[in-house]
Amino acid sequence: MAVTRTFSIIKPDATRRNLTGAVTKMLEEAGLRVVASKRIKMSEDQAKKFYEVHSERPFYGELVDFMTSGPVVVQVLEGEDAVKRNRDVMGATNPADAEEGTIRKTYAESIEANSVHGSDSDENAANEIDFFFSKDEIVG
Ligand code: RTP
Ligand code: MG
Repeated sequence: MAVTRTFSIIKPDATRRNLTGAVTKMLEEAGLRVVASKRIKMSEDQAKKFYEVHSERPFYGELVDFMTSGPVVVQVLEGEDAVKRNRDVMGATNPADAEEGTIRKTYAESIEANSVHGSDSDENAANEIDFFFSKDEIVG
């Protein structure tokens, strides 16, 4: 299996509850390595662009408000089959549907405040990494 990269966000509901370390520990225990990390406050512009694919969905406005409501930690994760590995440990979007032992089952508050984001394809991972990180911020 190839070593690849994915993009992760520890969302405002998790940073607010001081869960940055706990979430990162679950990512690391799932076989992912943090090769870049920074804590930022997303601007409204950034959040709108980042979630542009959801712009027609009814939850878009609320999602942008939520993602700009507090600090987030953006990370680049590296590991074997990183996109799938990360989504497996994240669990289902709605924590009510997430499996035991996943980050969302353990920590998410709701379908929106669901503690983590993870890219859903290698192509989106590359684009999302570029959106937040310069090459020299990533140390593999
Ligand atoms: P993500 O993109 O954050 O990794 O999560 P995902 O693929 O599991 O979920 P997606 O369908 O891409 O939705 C993006 C984020 O929008 C929020 N959401 N709210 N209120 C709602 O019905 C609703 N549905 C989705 C969640 O924060 C979700 O992670
Ligand atoms: Mg998604």
